[in-house]
Amino acid sequence: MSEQTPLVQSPECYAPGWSTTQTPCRGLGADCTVPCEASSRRWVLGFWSEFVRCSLLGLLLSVLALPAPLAAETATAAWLRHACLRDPSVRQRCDALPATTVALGDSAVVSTAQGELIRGVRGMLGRTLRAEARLPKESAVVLGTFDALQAVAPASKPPTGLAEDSYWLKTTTLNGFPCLIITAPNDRGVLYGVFALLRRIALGQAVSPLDDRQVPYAPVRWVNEWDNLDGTIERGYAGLSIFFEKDNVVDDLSRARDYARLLASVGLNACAVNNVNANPRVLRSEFLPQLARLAEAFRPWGVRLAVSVDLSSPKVVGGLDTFDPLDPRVGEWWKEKFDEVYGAIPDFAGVVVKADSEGRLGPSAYARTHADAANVLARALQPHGGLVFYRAFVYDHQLDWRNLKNDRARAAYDSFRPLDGQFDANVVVQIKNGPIDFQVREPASPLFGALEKTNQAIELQITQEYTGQQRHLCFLLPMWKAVLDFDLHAHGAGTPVKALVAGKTFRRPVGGFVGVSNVGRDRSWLGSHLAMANLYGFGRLAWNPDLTARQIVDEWTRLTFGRDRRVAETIDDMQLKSWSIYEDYTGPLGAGTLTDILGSHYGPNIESSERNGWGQWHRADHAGIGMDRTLATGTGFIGQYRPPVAKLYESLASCPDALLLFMHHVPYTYVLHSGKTVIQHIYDSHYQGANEAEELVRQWKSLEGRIDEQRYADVLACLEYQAGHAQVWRDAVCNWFLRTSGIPDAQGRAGDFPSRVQAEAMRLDGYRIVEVKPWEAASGGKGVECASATGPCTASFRYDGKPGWYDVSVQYFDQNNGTSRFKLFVAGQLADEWVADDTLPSRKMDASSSTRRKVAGLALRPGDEIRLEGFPANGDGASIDYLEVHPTLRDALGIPARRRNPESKAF
Ligand code: GCW
Repeated sequence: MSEQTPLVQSPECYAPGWSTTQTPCRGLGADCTVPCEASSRRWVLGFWSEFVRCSLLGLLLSVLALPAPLAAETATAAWLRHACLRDPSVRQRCDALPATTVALGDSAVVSTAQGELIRGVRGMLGRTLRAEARLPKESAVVLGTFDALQAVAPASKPPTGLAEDSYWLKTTTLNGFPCLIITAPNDRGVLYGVFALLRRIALGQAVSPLDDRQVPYAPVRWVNEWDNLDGTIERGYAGLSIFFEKDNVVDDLSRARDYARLLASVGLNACAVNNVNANPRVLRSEFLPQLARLAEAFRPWGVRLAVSVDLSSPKVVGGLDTFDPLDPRVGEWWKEKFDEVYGAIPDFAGVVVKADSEGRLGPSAYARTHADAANVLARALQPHGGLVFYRAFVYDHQLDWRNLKNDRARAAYDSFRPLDGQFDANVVVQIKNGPIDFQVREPASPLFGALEKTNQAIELQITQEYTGQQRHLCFLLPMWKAVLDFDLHAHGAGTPVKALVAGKTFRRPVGGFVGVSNVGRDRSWLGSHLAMANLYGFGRLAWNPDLTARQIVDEWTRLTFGRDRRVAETIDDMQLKSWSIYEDYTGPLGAGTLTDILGSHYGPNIESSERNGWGQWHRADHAGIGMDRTLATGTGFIGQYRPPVAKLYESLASCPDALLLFMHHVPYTYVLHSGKTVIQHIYDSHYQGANEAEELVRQWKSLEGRIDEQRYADVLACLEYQAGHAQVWRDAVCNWFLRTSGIPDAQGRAGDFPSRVQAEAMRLDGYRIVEVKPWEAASGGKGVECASATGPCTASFRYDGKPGWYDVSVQYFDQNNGTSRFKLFVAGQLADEWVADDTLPSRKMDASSSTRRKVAGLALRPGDEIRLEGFPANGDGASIDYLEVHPTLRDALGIPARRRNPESKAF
């Protein structure tokens, strides 16, 4: 990831009309082109021109039915663009909106709500509402809590018994004037109500009459950030931290404020800001004022600050000789510490704990239980209303792989089920959606169905660690929905995971949803425009998990890209199928993501899961694949589910294909419900997934001219990269299983690449042939790299096919330790040159650094020399895997399908 520091930002930078130079998939970093300190005059001009464009020009154009100019977009505004609405019927619907808005009471959050309303309406309708502090003698949008409303309008009848954060949008008469009230039991609810109204306006929905009561499904709607205090982010793919730098909280908290605003806009109410692999320093007294600054930045948006803590803090920070949770001195230390924390941050939300996991210290050091550890914190937080999120991600990463009964998937249940009922009321056990670790496909964790007397929350991963690291499109809502809607039969039929985590099934006082987000300094927050649908979707799902993935993505698309139907339909479709596409070309049938689990968790590395203690085994060998987790012959994991679910998974006859290899070990010739053998499924799904990844590029291209150029180009670059990398995945997985199983692909594709010229088979000058590890990471197991540090080196061959128009794809390794360069010559003529400056997650020639340059539309003649020149730099050896030559598609040449190609006659 790029580590540039962005220019100083303020919200004005993100006003409509500002362009960006962001380049996701080609190195991330700062991109606001104009520093804000120098830009206020331009911002004012920007605002007025936007105002005029929205109110006058836009209207004129829509009356004349002409397309409006596409404004340059800032990625930072995300779904809160509040772009000008031009459709006259939509604008007409908004005529009912009063010209005045009143914020009742003196709450900072309600005053934020008023500011947001004014900002949003101005952006979308070009009108600036008058801000009042008292009920005026005219129509108004009235904002205030139930109490504040009752104080000025005793006759108003807000609903009773609504949970915290709920809101009510109601058109009514106040003081004899028609008003729209946005009211709630607490001030955060008022803010959520305003965001809901703005969403309605943006989506063209009616704003009058209104009687809309919304209640959040669960009280816990948190995000966790895995930011380290030094500013790096564990599993973050969008640059450095917006919170920390060099072991301190950053001076400029404008991004933190903007982030809180985004979170609030989808109903998220707390943020744990530091890595669960926690640096104990976060609790040092001298650090607390810095945390207090962060809390202050979040507060106007109703987002409460939380931190991850290290269980050994009493020793490391407090200077005690123990952190034994049952030692009274330890209990006392935590009490004093949290008293101090609340002194600095009165609305502190609580703590997240990772203990006895992946090398973190925990209660096992003193032979104590997780309940002992959680409760000592809980008791110290309880007087202040704070919560402890104790993570169930506890497992032994030094398991003996030779023992076929060992199984990491069992770990969370085995550790926490016996403790059910022993946790204090303000402890929430935070459980990852699946029993392993955010793989592309896992069953719901059986632990959700096993805790009856313990609060729980589901942990979902927004940052795409195993699902393409924001370089691959992978919209995760369909996956999350599949887990949340899964019936665990925990209390008879009809107990889906969502009801369990929200505490509905066993009437728990608290529970809900935690998303690991890991936004960074990249202007687009997650390093990819389209990945933001996952953050948006997480918030919307946490608020209402009964919404469908389609509803959510459609909202997101229209808020982010506007109301053009073709744009919305195309992007919705791309997003909704993207998880399944990614699964198809990565991990089959529940076997795991098949990625490099010992390194980047990114490219394919099939054997990295095996023969080590990490327990992400798929146990593929020459005869078969899959983990036998049955009760009958396997690890017994399936027995952790309640009988109806266990029965479903235990039997091969009823186990769904999608999870077959998670639950069973079968031979490659085993026939799936689909009628295919396992091995043929592996070949077919990988070819299908890679083809569909190419199709995503074509779908996106159909939107050219309908989306602002910057975001169009950014996304196109991502999708083109993804299509190339999907092919790397396809080939690595198919080749590995072909060699290992010895069973050929019935369709003859695996291992056969007629249009491919391997680099090692070319005429090499200065390049040397190297064995790539793992072998499946390179075509033929080999590649070439420059033998000298400076080059240049050349690899060439003679083209001997038919004359015509061709696309040449160069598959090369873009290592992140240096910036090599390439030049491609055809018949002595320079056809393309480029710099290999991406920041892919590998310093080596492997499947994570393997990438593609496609040079389209080259006229080739038999005998032409195709020559690649490589210029290495700083350890990046300008390495190459192969070249592929494919006829250029007719449509890419702009040739109508049914007309003959005049060029072709000439050949
Ligand atoms: O998925 C794994 C990640 C670790 C992470 C851990 C966890 C923060 O690879 O980077 O550590 O899970 O969830 O604790």
